[in-house]
Amino acid sequence: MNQSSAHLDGIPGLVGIDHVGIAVENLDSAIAFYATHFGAVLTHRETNSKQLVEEAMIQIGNSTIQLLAATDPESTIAKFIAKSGVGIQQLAYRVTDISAAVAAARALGMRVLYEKEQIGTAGAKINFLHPKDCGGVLVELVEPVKK
Ligand code: CMX
Repeated sequence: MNQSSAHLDGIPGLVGIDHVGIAVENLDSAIAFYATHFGAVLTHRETNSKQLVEEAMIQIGNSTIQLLAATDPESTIAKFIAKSGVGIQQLAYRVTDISAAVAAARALGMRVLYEKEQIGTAGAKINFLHPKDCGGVLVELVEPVKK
């Protein structure tokens, strides 16, 4: 695909919304809140020491929500909460090929936040697009581990 067709076609291989990420102060309290109020089921929990977050994936109906708590004051989640308060921090799209998706985003002039893809939830390959290039929304691109 050349640069002009990338402009026309947008980011390739978008499957749909993988999850919505919500910044929370306390992970256990948030898991309990979503269970009590929305019937959410905890499906996965892990600490990502590179991203400085403790996270939980919860299922509500067919949808997945990611609860994110900071493990360090330098965490992007701590900074986000300090500036904006708790709430939606990111929208994550699932992609079939993160290298192709990132290359197209760059061709479209969007700032990709990591030079190389990072490891996210359950070993997925992830990268992020700057919110100022995405209409005020921090976008995560997720290529899950193939089963
Ligand atoms: N959603 C929307 N806007 C956001 C934002 C967010 N999550 N985070 C920051 N912004 C806004 C800021 O408010 C700021 O706006 P103004 O200039 O109008 O004040 C602007 O974006 C730029 O902010 P910045 O000072 O340049 O950058 P920050 O230090 O706030 O960092 C960002 C922003 C996106 C670069 C940083 O959060 C980042 O690198 N995110 C990717 C990693 C991440 O989010 N990790 C945690 C989740 C891990 C996971 O999902 O696995």
